[in-house]
Amino acid sequence: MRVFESDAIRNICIVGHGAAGKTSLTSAMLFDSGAINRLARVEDGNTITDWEDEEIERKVSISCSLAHCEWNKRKINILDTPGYRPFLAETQLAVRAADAAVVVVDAVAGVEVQTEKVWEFCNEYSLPRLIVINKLDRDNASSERSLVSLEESFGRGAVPLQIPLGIEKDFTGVINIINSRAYRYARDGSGRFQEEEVPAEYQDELAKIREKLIEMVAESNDALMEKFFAEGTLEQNDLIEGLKAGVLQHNIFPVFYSSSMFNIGIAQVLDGVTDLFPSPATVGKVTGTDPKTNQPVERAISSKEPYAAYVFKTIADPFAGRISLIKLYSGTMRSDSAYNNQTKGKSEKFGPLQIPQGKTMIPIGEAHAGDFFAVTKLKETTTGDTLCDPAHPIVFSSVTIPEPSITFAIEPKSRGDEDKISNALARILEEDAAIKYTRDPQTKQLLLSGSDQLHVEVTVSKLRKRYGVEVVLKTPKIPYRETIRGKADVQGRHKKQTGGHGQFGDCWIKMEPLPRGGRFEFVDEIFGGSIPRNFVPAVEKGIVESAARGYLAGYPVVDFRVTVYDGSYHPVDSSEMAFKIAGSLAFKKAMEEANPVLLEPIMNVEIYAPQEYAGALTGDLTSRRGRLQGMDVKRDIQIIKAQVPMAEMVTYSPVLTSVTGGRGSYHMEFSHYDEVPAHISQKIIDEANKEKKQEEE
Ligand SMILES: Nc1nc2c(ncn2[C@@H]2O[C@H](COP(=O)(O)OP(=O)(O)O)[C@@H](O)[C@H]2O)c(=O)[nH]1
Ligand SMILES: [Mg+2]
Repeated sequence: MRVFESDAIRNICIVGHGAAGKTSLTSAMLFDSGAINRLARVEDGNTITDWEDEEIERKVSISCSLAHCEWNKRKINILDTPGYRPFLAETQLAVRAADAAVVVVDAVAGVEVQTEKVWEFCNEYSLPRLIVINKLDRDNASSERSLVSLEESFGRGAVPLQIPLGIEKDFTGVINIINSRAYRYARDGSGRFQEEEVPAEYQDELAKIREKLIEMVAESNDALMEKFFAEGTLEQNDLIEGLKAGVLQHNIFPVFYSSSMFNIGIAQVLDGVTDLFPSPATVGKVTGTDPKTNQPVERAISSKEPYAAYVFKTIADPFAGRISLIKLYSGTMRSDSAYNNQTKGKSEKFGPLQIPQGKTMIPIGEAHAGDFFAVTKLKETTTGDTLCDPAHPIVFSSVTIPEPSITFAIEPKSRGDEDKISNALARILEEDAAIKYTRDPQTKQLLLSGSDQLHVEVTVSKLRKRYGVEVVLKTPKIPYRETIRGKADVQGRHKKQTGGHGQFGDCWIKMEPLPRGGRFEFVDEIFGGSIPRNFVPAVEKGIVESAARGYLAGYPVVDFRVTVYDGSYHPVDSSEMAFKIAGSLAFKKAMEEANPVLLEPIMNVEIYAPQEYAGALTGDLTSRRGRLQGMDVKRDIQIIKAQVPMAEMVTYSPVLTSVTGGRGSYHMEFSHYDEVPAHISQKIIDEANKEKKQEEE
């Protein structure tokens, strides 16, 4: 593999809604450029970029995947990304690393939910974009409808550079409106095409669309605007340069047409990538933070600068180990050298540098500024880290991964696999920062959280296939608690006469509620030795242990104070054990009197969805015993804030998806404990006692 200089590289990500054809487009690009020797298909499970078991099996991209090809003497690094919501964290990683984006749109569906989402990601990183309307071969494909939806969502900057030649089963190529030539393709998937005159019946449309492009280019550039007013048009050269500038400043998003399936129009998309997108050298510089001063610093993207690189993704490969995907911003990096991980403050020994073609690794001796490469088996380095010359430190910003929104309990199928689960999940976490793994201290359950059910299921499947651990997913238990509303004043007396040595313990206690969060207090008010000093802690122990086992439904009792103020003892028969039992007897009696109730965790929930769903969503929240806390609007997105019992949120994710057609998302965190309403509380108590009985049987 040749090593490319910064001005001969293009770093692109392929983004769009799921099933728009991103992986197929990537495959066709690799084939047409000669990087692979057959047109691999998602259906056949042999594409370069959907190479993980999970992806092949589900026929869906789950991770972002790196490939590369050579076109017009340029090296194009291609990051194929997922387009379905559960896996968009991966797409964020790719957008963060790329210098430009190819946005793929389905010609039947037009702009879809996640098209808008990935567009926002591109806005966040100010990426130049071109748009590919794909699947023009399909029944009901429409270039006009697709263009209308693009303009509605992304404005007038989405302008066609092409006219499709035919549509649906007659889609055979594209007309380039800049050079006014037609490109007619064989429909055999070979990608071969002929350049022709534009057919007569397209001439009017060509003139009209060309005019529109010229206007848009003139509009995006003051100097060209003057020329346009003076001459009524733009010269060819001005048009091309103006278009490039418009793309670079993301005022113009040129639209191309393709069929990835029939391999039509791909060569023109590749031309668009090399001709319109900036090389890292054109991007010119990158901004980071100086770790010493915490001030922003700039670094020129040049091989002559000190080295600085960003780790944009990690793959946890069960065989190769940890694979780090790296974007080199400045300097040169070489195989078998030591480099400073600035983020971790550690030195890392690099083995061979490699460039991935999907899962295949091609060794290279060195990489130059602007290029992507991979290294395996780094010890300390994780996604988001910066590697740089310690004499010229800089730290690049990493991607903030959204908090998970759905939680399941996982149980190993075979006992004793807990450790295996923890180890395997720690590895999976390295490559997927969007999952979370904890143990609930109260319920003792292992909890696995992800962006939605599919995400968690994929993780479980990775556990099985890669690490051989089988787990079952369960709805997590709600960590209910118990407390009291009233007071009690009771005696706990334990007396047993069995043959010789007896047992005797006797205490009087008062019990009263503490404010929420007050946990437990024990007050010793014994005067005059009615209970000997050394037995008082035994009373407390008896109470604490009983409280942990619960009274109503087996949940820990909290937020109460016990005062022990009297009692009696026997010089021979009293013992620690006897007073512990007396304490627990007193506790039970006190609970009977003190009006015990259940507490449940209440969550702070924030829901984000287009405004039109606000009514339906607030209605649903009310039915979940939610209390609205406020409404907010950010751009077109309605933010609903509410406090909702955790028990009611367990089933929320699928409902939100169906109410909003996949356009809503939410985030929640624990707020406080509150009393469970009486009518619900009885059900929970019955359920818990039934479970307890089953366990005992
Ligand atoms: N008819 C037709 N089907 C396509 C085209 N491109 C992709 N597909 C099919 O659409 C489905 C989704 O494609 P894929 O590349 O996995 O989409 P991605 O989710 O955007 O990566 C697969 O069944 C592809 O074979 C196309 O241009 N025309
Ligand atoms: Mg895909």
